[in-house]
Amino acid sequence: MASGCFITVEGGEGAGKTTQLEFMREYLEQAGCRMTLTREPGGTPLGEEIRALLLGHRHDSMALATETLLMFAARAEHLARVIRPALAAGRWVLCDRFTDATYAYQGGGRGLSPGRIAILEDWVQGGLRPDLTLVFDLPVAVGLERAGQRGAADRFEREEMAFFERVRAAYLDRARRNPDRYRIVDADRPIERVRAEVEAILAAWLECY
Ligand code: T5A
Repeated sequence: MASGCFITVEGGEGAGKTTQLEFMREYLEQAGCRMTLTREPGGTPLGEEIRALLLGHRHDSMALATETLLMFAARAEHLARVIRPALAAGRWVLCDRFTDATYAYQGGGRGLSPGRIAILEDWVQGGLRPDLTLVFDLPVAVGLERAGQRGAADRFEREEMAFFERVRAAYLDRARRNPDRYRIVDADRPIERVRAEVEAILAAWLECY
């Protein structure tokens, strides 16, 4: 059976990823793709427990190495239990955040060197990389306001503005360096307009896939 396609969705806080992922799933299912929708950190029972450690406030001053290794521990489990089996069965995997988030948050935001992250990426993922990555881009203040309306701030959402500016810059830098894989979506628009652009990207992708 042909291997499926691996699509990831990235961006800062409150960029509208979760909202658009449901539309993307619908659109791709209607196009005949069998979909697996998942997220990081998380996506497995063990990964969701790690997510609670990472986003909760029980360990607010977690060391950067601990934070990064926990992200990759959850990812290793996610790859073994969900992503690789789904792709091998010919399913399309739609994932809310993946390793680009580590480059953006632990790398850009916290200052961990991209070289260190690349070592873990190679170890945990081997040669597996997403086929397509959508980066939802919007001003930091707009995203934080949207995220703030949703409930109490998690451990990352309590960071200062400058942290999120660095995260945004890191995403944009990665996306601009590799336009074959990344599409930057202007997320500072009404939901329906963002949806229309995302669907146009998916239509073009399906045509040449
Ligand atoms: N992390 C993750 C790392 O540091 N390293 C890593 O390796 C990984 C994988 C995960 C956190 O972990 C960090 C990054 C994150 O801080 P999360 O909850 O998965 O946390 O990510 P968040 O970005 O915090 O998720 P959010 O739910 O805040 O953002 P979304 O999913 O982008 O936004 P969404 O769709 O939930 O929308 C937020 C609100 O805005 C509204 C929605 O209705 C909702 O109320 N909205 C819009 N409003 C106006 N216009 C639009 N276009 C809108 N789109 C959505």
